[in-house]
Amino acid sequence: MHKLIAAMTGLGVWAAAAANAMTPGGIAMQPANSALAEEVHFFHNIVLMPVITGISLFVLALLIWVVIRYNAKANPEPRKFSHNTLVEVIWTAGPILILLFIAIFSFDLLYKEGVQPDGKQVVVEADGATTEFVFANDFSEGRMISRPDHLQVILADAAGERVLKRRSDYRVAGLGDAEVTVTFNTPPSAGDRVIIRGGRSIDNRGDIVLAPSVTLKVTGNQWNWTYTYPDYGDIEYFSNMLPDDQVSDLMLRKLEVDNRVLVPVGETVRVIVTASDVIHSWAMPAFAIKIDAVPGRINETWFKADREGVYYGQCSEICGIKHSFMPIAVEVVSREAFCGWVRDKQTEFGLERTPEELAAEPLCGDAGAVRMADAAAAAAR
Ligand SMILES: [Cu+2]
Repeated sequence: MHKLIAAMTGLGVWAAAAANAMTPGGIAMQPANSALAEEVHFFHNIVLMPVITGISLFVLALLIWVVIRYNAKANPEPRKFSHNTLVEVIWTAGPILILLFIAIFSFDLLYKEGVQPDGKQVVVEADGATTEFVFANDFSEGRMISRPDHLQVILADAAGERVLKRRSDYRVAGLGDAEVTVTFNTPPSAGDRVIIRGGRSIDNRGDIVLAPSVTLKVTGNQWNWTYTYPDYGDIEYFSNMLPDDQVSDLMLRKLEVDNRVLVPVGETVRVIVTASDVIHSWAMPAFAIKIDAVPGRINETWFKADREGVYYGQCSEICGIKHSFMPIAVEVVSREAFCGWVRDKQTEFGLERTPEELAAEPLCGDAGAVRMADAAAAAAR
């Protein structure tokens, strides 16, 4: 059994490596670019594929058995009964149990994709002496942090970020109370930043997912997409397919667009999706997103990209004659590049922003400073 699982995992890894975003001959899913997409791949490769394979082989075996054992020659005089209670109970209960097994994983994924993460973080600059840091547990009812794994403590210094270990690096007190205290065993050096993340939105790597810092509104039209960034003064533009002769022949499917969607790497992006005419579907395989765009309704999901790069998808709901001419291209860039692009677009579109509005912008405003101020309020005592 363990060998089978290892083999299936190996197959998944191989398939992911082989099918790098629309490579010729690729048959598997595109490589995952988020923790949630990894979970979707696990669901497909490790949960669904064995179930599907098992059922197919079982039914095939039954068919072969019936063909050989009960054909007219081998079984010239068939028996006359037409019901068998035991068999009927088994073939009713068996599928129900299989569906329940699948539902455990499936409902979990549906929940995670449909509910916006609500994690938050505070950043405190260490002074070299303080060992106690306080995290305000001001989540909504039922979402307060109450277990050690609802909290992540990260130390950032010149060398980079390091996730600390409970007990060997720090202790936690007050879980479930209004204030949670993190006590370091040894005070972090002056100038290092202590990052405390808390929340119940935990991904499959054990990392706490922060509340969205960018909202992207997607509107499907016959036959292109409108992208809106409500946090940045409603930057809004169309994204149309580029004609074939403007796209490199190296691209297997010519899914390039004139205006890509830009999002920052490593940040939670809330995606709200609607349509202006008929039903479309915004699909981005690398993030395991496929969500209907329905006129008069808003659908909501989110993603958090692991890596920078350009990722492609297509409208995935038959929406009319040019359904196959509305590709989706998402460009994941650094936070700095994203904010530079935001400022460029605001200038290009003549969006007038007051200094207060600019400062309040998530990510590109004084978000860092705001987080620091947050921290100061909740901070070292
Ligand atoms: Cu469409």
